[in-house]
Amino acid sequence: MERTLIKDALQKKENTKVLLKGWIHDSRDLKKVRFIVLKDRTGRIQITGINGKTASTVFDEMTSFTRESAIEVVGTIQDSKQAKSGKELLPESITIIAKAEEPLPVDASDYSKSDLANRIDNRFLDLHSKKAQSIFRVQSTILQAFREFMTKNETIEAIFPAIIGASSEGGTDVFEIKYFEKSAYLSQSCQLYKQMLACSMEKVFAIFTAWRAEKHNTLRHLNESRQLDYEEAFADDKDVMKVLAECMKYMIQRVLDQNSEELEFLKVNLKIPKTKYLTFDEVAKLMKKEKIKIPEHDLSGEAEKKLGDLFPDTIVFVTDWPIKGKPFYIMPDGENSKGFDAIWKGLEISSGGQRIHEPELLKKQLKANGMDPKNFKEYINSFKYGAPPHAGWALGLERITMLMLGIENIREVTLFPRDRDRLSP
Ligand code: AMO
Repeated sequence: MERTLIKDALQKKENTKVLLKGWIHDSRDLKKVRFIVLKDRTGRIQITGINGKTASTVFDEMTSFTRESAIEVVGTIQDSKQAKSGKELLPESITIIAKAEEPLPVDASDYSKSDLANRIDNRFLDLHSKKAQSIFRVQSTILQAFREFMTKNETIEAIFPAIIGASSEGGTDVFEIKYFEKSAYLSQSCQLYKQMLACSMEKVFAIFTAWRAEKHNTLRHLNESRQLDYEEAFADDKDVMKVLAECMKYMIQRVLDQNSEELEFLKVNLKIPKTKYLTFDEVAKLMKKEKIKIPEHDLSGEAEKKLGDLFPDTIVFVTDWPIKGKPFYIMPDGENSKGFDAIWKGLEISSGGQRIHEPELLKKQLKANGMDPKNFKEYINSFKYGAPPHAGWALGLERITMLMLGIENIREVTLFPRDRDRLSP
């Protein structure tokens, strides 16, 4: 017999015989009646054993299975007033496929009481839970929607190296690794590569893993995170901010369309955001009024949070950022720059801007940032041969997932997080 998925079994007429495969979510023994709730990737169904009616060998063993064990059940579909779905399965045979040992190291029930560290330690089992599955189904939709949006807009997908010879974002937050006789680094972003590609193929996107050796352990930082990158030629900061806003709206709409069940389970009221543009100077003034201190060239976490409170359900683009607060590749504009950050729900979700496409200016900015142009020879040279103005951005995948779902700790929306203390599983 072929396997039937639970969602299809629930549509079958009474007395249809089916074979189901899945995991034991729950079981109850009322002595004369025994229940098992079976789950697979498509839903849940109640298996009902009745003393005297169900074969005694099957009825007897119904209490012996442990939670989260994988089983195979053959039986007939019955209409049921008591069962939530209106249908239940009367079992003819139950076969164990893979037994779950007891006790389970983590609570995989719908409203798991296990703490997050324990759940991540046992991710393989935590992923049996509805909460973890809901989060990663939504994340999968976000990734698919990003690809869809970009592909519809004639943007090509690219894969870039993860090992690089020189820091791509500047600063000291870079993981050094041994590369044969030389030193190399884990990539902090695909910045320099996506620029080179945009200068020939015009519109490029990537889903890129970025490594940052930031020592602080916060609820919104990972040492390994995923970035949704975009870069476009013949474009400036304003052009690409529009693309970013449209892209976010598209991804959120996809989640609303595709994940209503998950959003309901996670009790999330997700809305399509509005957009607002403020210059860094305007934000600095606003913060002064609110008595929030900010560094000269940057926004503090507190300032980002305030922007979220002042402009709810809005992506706030903070534009004309002071050049001193932006990386070496951002185009200067007097004291300011063509760089921006995007803040949503009180957190930075993206940064980007127009890039420098002139070799001499690039050398000057590298030096101004304490970097040696010699280490960037190939990158600088790539702008000598018909490189047009170009701009782009990167969104943090885990950040947008946590904000969409109202989850506080970024680790919860990361399958296998890497932070200061965690390198496994
Ligand atoms: P930036 O460093 O601002 O820009 O990163 C872009 C976005 O990626 C996310 N992000 C992180 N998420 C979790 N943990 C981290 N440690 C972390 N670091 C970054 C954030 C952030 O807004 N090359 C530029 C982008 C560009 O200009 O195109 C860059 O990497 O959501």
